[in-house]
Amino acid sequence: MNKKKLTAGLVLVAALLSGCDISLVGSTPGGTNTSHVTNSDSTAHESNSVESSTSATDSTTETSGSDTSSNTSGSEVNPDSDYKEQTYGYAFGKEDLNKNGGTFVANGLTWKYDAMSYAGFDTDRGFQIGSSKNPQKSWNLSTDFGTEVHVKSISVALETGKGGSASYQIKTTSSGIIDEGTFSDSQKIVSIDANDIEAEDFTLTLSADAKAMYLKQIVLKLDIPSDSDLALKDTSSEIGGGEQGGDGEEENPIDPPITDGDIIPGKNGVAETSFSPIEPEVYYSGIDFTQKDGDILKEELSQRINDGAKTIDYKKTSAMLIYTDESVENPGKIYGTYDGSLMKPVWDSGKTWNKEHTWPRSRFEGDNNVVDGDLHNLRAANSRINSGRGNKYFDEKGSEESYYPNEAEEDFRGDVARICFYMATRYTDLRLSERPNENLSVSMGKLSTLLRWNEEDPVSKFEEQRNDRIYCYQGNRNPFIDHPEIADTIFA
Ligand SMILES: [Ca+2]
Repeated sequence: MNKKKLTAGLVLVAALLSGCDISLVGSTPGGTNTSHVTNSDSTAHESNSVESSTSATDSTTETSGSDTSSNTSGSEVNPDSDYKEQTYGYAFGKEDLNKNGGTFVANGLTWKYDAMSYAGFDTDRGFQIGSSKNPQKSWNLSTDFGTEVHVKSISVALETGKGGSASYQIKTTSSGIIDEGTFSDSQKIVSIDANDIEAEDFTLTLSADAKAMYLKQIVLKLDIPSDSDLALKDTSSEIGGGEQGGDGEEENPIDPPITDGDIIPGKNGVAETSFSPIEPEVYYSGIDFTQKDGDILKEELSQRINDGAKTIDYKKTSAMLIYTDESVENPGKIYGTYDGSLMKPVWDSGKTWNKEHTWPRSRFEGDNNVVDGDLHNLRAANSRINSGRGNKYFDEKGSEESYYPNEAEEDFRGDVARICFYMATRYTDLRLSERPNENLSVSMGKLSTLLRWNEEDPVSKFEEQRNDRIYCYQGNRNPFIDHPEIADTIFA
């Protein structure tokens, strides 16, 4: 049962590390090098290990605790023949840990773990504990060896969300804290030479104040009593690969990282913003939304939403849509237009989601560079659904010529209407029409339908959040989301 699960996290199955050192190499598959977080204070455990002599089951209580720095302290009392070396290695899979906490059995050990504020999985970085929105204060993962073993080395692959840091503690009941420190997005391997400490159990404690933490794998090199029933297995990954004598031919393609719960501009592939948020009242100051002359209102708004608006390179919009189109009800997911798909917040070149021009490309002429990257017009869309729309205009019920944007329970009719109103206001060459296929290269519609949809499907929280966030990238707002009532004044 666990065998099936553990394959999920493997980047590369390590060759059995029988002869070689457990020197897993800490570098990401992408090439960013990482430091070994070797214990700079490796003497910390030595004074503690005296306590281990009180363990009941052990036959080696006479260990000279104060002198464990000599790496042969164990074998003096216990000839090699009484112990056998085993390597325990396990890479965590997606299904191993449950948010509610519990136990799981893997490779000969039963692990106990605490509940999590957030549980996720990243193919590259491993099991995710906590998120930026739901940080994990303290989390314990522990196992009981069922007998006293000599721990020779410990290697734990840890990471945080990009830019974050978190702390770890490694301890046993008999020795107390063996090692502690911090780790970050660039420090992946906590690697400790444990100098044969005697232990009956093992606990890893992780804590973060504000970031997600990732646990990829644990590798323990142990000497266990020859008569022990323990039969440990090593299925750890070779992280980074290449430096361990492997020929590299087993390198697997790396899935894009899943960063659920962690959509923050400037992090995890999400674009940095250019503008600070602005209150609508401030943005529109001086504009009278109650005036009855639609032409004047349209002209004033056209100026306002063009002034200071940043032209965005279409290629760069993917990294922005991850933020602008984040679901309100399911934070950490992208909310797809037309069908309400919830999609992973990673740009994978259109495989999962792509960019839908609500006002189609072929229906705008002129300054295409500006129009093409206008975030207000672009919506993230499930790649499957986008192809069905083409460049059709919108109308009730679909036809060969028109598209009905309401194929799910969610209502997208008002959304598309307000985007079209914005486009026809900002770009004065464009027009909304009752017959949008005449002068197709500048026309969209159907106007009367869009005006009705604007009323029938009022502005949602998602549209408001999106409008606020687009401002932060592009420096302008969609007035028809802030003031849907003006659509009739301007276009009816
Ligand atoms: Ca809606």
